[in-house]
Amino acid sequence: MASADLPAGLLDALRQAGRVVFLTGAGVSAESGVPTFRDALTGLWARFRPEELATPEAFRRNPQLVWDWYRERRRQVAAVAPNPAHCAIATLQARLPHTLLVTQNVDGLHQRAGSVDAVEFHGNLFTNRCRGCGHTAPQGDPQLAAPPPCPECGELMGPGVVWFGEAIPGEALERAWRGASEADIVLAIGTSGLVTPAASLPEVARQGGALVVEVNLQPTPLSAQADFVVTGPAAQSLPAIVAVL
Ligand code: BV8
Ligand code: ZN
Repeated sequence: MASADLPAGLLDALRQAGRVVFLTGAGVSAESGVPTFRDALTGLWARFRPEELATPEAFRRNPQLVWDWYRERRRQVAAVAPNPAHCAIATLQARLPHTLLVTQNVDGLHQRAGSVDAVEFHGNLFTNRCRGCGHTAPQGDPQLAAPPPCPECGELMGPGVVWFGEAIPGEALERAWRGASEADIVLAIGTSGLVTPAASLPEVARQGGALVVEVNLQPTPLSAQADFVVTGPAAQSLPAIVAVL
């Protein structure tokens, strides 16, 4: 995308913004080859819906099946690299005076691209967490064949992600909502705006007086709230912004 295709006024808004919040979804990792959440259920997983695998009930019902799905996703993510969208966000974070990155992604690619202190709103793939006592631990062997027993309470440990029906970790929620309410501009990048409460973040920012930018391939429920819409692949549009900012 050429910078000439960027919406008029966006660059000035970014230059004048004191506090910038990035909210990213699976679309930012799509160009690294990480399937978005809905695409992730292909092949042998195609017969499941995300809500049938990414829930505490699914893990209680069939821990091995759920574990196998996360083991496959850990393998997929370990085999890919951050893409220009992740790198552009890390560059903007280094250049702009005050930024906060809130990601719904669990793949750790923002951190591998150089972003620091990201708010992992939905946890991450590379830790394990016990739903019995809350004990968390690094994932250890990413290809461990079965869910390990919790060293504290003996229950089977699952991946350190936030499943549907689980609360967002308190610190992540607090940092994200505080950042949004103080923001001058929020960029919602590669998110369908379908999953709550993450999808409410742009509205929290807007109510605090922030401008809203949406970067996506297509319209979403967030588009109506956006002051600026950048349509196209994030791995092209974000580097185009970096090139002229
Ligand atoms: C909570 C970690 C309360 C796991 C994820 C009805 C019944 C039951 C529950 C609910 C219900 N209605 C609403 C709910 C609440 C529920 C929810 O929102 N459900 C949805 C399905 C409607 N939310 C929750 O349960 C949350 N918790 O509410 O707790 C509570 C309070 C107190 C005490 C107890 C409980 C927890 C939600 C977290 C779920 N975990 N991930 C894992 O990864 O395995 S969410 C998961 O799906 C991803 O993290 C992602 O954020 C989300 C969406 O996935 P995708 O569709 O892949 O990604 P995204 O939406 O970002 O879409 C991709 C976008 O990118 C698209 O717009 C596409 O156009 C765009 N794109 C693609 N390529 C590109 C691009 N854009 C730019 N460039 C490109 N190249
Ligand atoms: Zn435990």
